[in-house]
Amino acid sequence: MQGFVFDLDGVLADTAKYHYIAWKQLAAEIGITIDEVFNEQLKGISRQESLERILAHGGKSSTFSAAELAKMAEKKNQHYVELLEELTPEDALPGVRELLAAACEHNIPCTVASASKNAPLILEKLVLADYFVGIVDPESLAKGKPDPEIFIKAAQLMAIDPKEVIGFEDAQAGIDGIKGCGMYAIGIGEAEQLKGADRVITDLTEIAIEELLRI
Ligand code: B16
Ligand code: MG
Repeated sequence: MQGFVFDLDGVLADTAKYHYIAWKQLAAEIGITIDEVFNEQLKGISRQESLERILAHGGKSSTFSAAELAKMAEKKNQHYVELLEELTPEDALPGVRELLAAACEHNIPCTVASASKNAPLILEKLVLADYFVGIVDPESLAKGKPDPEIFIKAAQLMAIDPKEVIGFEDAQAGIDGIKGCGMYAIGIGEAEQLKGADRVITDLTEIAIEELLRI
């Protein structure tokens, strides 16, 4: 294995909980209730598509104009960015900083493949930005996760064949994208929500760099 690609929300930091808080409030304002089970299908999915899924869930798919939808997505993002204000370097998930530092020591390049347009801001707040050779710009994508495009672009940023890259993900859409381009997939979370992953772990403290490089 020659390189690592990391999802952000739910892998590098527990920002998934802030997405959930912000979407839950926006949904409530338009009379839609969402719970944590429904929230699983928003993980790894773009802001716009997340809103569409919430509206479909509440039976309000064709209720709003394009301008109203854009305003709602912006409102959710403002709330989310407010919640991000609380982030500090201690909010990097367990084992993250140690694994990134070990990858640097072994000259293994790392990239970020996140659907989030807030990824650069979050990496700065966590003081993790310097560990990465690149972040895929989600605006540059024709298709989001579960399409493999974002992971193929991450491998290109490192000039490495996807088959020699390990991808780390917390969402089913991400595992599907990683496997869709032939990478080795490590799921972080519950095995039932990470079907097709080559291995599932609870957090990054469970796996050492020596073991990863032997894969
Ligand atoms: P933003 P990931 C994804 O990040 C989140 O899982 C998903 O819930 C969110 O809607 C998406 O980013 C877009 O985020 O609204 O900040 O642009 O898991 O791919 O790192
Ligand atoms: Mg994620």
